[in-house]
Amino acid sequence: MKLPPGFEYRPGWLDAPDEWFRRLYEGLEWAARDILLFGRRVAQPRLVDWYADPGIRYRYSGLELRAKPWPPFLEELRRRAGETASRSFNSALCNLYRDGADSMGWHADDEQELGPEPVIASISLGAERRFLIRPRGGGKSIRLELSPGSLLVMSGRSQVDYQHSLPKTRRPVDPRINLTFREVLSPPG
Ligand SMILES: O=C(O)CCC(=O)C(=O)O
Repeated sequence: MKLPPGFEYRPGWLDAPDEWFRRLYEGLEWAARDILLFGRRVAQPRLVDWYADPGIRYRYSGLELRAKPWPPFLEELRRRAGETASRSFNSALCNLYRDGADSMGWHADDEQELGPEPVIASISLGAERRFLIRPRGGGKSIRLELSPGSLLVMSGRSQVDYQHSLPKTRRPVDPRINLTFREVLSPPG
């Protein structure tokens, strides 16, 4: 399937995805976090966790995330994702979709802290879930079924010209873990 420019999908990128899923499911500190949506506090429809190098702060949807030290197994995935994407990632946003009711709405990763054309490496583990990409200017969305062990690298104008989402599904699905490695720029001064 042809993806838009700036999206590169590599199925089967990570070996032993079931083992990695278990390690991350048991080893990370999954928590329900509120976000600000149109000025109201609402629970995110998924559990999250966040790791970063010292001094890194990241803000999205009114939520400020502060650096927590990397567990070794996550550090290893950061290294591998960085090698593939030729980037030094300094943070990881981790999402746990408990079932088909958990989701991620339409958005682009275009926060100022990520710079103008960020490179984001996104690992999928656990249940296969559908990922949608749509042009910001309107037009048909493109579907991608993200399989366990796959890597999706988003770069170039992917966050400028497109939005992405992970919709809910009525289909009974097992939990899914997604890790997105990012390079957060330090604030000036
Ligand atoms: O779970 C996914 O694959 C999507 C994650 C995502 O869009 C994000 O973290 O910005």
